[in-house]
Amino acid sequence: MTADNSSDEREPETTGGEREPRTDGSGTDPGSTGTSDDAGGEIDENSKHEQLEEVRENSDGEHLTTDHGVKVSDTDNSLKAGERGPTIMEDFHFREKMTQFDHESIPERVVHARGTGAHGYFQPYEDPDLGEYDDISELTKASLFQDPDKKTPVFTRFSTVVGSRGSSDTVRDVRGFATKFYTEDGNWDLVGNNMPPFFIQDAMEFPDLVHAIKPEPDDGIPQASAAHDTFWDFASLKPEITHMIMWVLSGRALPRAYRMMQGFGVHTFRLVNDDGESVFVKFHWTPKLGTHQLVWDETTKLWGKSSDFNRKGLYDVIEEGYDPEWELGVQIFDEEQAAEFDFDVLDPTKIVPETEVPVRPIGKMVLNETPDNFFAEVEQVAFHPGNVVPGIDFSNDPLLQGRLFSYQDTQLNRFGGANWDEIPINRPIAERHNNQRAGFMRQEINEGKVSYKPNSIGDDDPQEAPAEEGGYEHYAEKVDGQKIRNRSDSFENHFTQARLFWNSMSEPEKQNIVDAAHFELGKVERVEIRERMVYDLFNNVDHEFAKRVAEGIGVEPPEEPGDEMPTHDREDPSLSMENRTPDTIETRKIAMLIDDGFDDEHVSKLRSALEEEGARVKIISKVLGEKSGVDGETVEPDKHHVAAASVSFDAVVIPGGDESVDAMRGQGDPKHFVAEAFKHYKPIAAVGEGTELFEAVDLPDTEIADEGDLVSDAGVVTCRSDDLESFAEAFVDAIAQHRHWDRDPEEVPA
Ligand code: HDE
Repeated sequence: MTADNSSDEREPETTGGEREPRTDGSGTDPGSTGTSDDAGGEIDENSKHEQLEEVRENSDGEHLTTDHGVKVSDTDNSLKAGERGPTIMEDFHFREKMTQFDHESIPERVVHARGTGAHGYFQPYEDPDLGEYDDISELTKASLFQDPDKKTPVFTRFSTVVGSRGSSDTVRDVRGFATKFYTEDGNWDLVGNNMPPFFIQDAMEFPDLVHAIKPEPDDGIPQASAAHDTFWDFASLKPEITHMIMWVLSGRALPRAYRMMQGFGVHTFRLVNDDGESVFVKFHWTPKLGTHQLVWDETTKLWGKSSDFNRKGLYDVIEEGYDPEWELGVQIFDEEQAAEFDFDVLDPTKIVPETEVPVRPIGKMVLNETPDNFFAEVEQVAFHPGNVVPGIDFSNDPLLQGRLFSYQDTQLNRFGGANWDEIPINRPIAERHNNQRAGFMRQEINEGKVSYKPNSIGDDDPQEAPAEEGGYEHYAEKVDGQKIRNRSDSFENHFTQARLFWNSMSEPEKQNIVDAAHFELGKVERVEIRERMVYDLFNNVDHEFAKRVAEGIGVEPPEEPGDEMPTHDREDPSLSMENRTPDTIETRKIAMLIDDGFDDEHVSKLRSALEEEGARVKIISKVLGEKSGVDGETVEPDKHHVAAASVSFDAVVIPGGDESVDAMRGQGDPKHFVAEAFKHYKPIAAVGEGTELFEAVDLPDTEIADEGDLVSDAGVVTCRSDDLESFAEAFVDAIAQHRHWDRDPEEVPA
């Protein structure tokens, strides 16, 4: 029996008599919500976990059985007519095992196929260090925001968009950031991205966008990449795409980790309070660890060396006990304010700049549990922006409106029927009662004769709930218009915010965008497409930008700015990732390269100094197996060079020890490791004889410490003094900065 249907959990009044109005204002009666038996009414952080517990299966110490519970005596040999004879039909175990295997795959998501997820909880703020609890009941009646002690279970899935299920994690792409909140009022799905604008303005264009960006239909090339003619052909003919293109060419499209990525609801939504009043809202997730990027060369190497980089990153940190955290913030504005903006809040290619409306933090999400089973949880989790709870409502954004149809439809395709919401990861914890009874794979066993309304046989149950009792009522927005297939003039102005984005970038971030455009457009065979991108789009963002792009892709640089280029110099500091670098090295992965004869004190003291700050230190050597220090201490390397590359780390440090450093100077791998980390602007450090390895690598324009010195030069920290503490501090500071763009690694061949 499923927990939700436990008969002794049903409300007594369903047998007849007057229905008592619910009094807690949340729309549910905690004492009789019929949530999971184990959850016992009120939803808390563990409620989903407990509900899932009922379907978890563990085979430890058990016999192997068929799907129907019959014990199996031999699962290696099919049943044959004679030892060397043909297999016979009667072999039910063979048929079942093979049929299950043949049907193991379900259609992958048409977009966002590649992803990973984790469980956790959402909590309105209560910790004054993080932000005072901000009572937003005047804005929304959504129950999950009302009580700072309430932890609502969540499941979040992160994804790339374009690639198929087996593609690499570190491609240039938008990332999905979808959260299912299992609230006591039902499920709320906030299905967002890591970039706040979108490519198109109307859902009608989505199939075209996706066809253009996916592998080309004749040869099926390229996988997981926009760098081909059809995408840029489409883009160059759609000026409204320009703002989003700026984001996609930036480091935002190469996130260092899912835990270091912002999230955005993208559309304008509505919040609705108990009095039925509404304001507009944009949702923002801000990672506690800052927003950080990889660099392009690094990502392409990761495709081969660690193609599960982001998936593994999330899994490993949670398993190692660091629970990634995001702040949920809202930008609130009303209809009057919205009317004042120089863009339409219903246009999803626009953001509401934080210079116009600041983000108000309202709570936090912590992801603290990895899934038990990738298929059952990550693959089968099914999001739908139409899953909202009382207090949250839609705007008329035509992209959002179309999504409200598409997600339900896509789940029908993936799951082959309408009961996908009964799969454990999707089912709400809140009680469900309706007249749905059938369909493929129905799980619930609904009792009783009645499955229709109105009815007298069953006392007309289940009853509709008025808003005071938690019934969802759509915000009564006045709508009055002609039936028309057209786009509002207010959706024009495609370049103002693209320019705002460009203006807000630091010079290294601008260079990243230009380099990305050189790669992406350099892959475009048709020159007229490259020209349209430069003349029609980029030259209407910023003239210098257009010229810099043109120079790298065989297009004549434009002589004049485009006719539509805005002239404003406005900036929004919140758009630059460089302004989103909190002073922390928590969860950063640091490589420590050693060989036999390492300096024991360096290794142990540095390791503990870094670990105390929350970094994860991994020892790397030429081969696996114990390594001895000069003073007799031994360490077991975590990885050897064949299996470890600098691209999987945030920083590298070389401890001293004559013998150890001499050995490494004679090996290509450690030198390549250092040079490559330098090329990717990563902090690198060496102490004592370790500095000699840096000298052997030849790091251009870099000062290396002399005897008695400690030098920190553009993220290269070297020390020839005994002051290990100051060395560690300087290295920690360098790591906290993430990447050191003030370096010029152009000449480094790594
Ligand atoms: Fe999606 N999108 N989308 N999308 N989307 C899907 O639903 C769609 C859009 C987003 O981890 C699909 O279950 C249309 C914007 C995420 O499972 C599909 C339009 C945003 C995920 C679909 C959009 C998103 C999806 C594919 C334009 C950011 C992954 C499989 C009208 C706000 C969720 C699925 C997960 C997935 C349709 C545009 C985010 C086909 C028609 C804008 C994070 O239904």
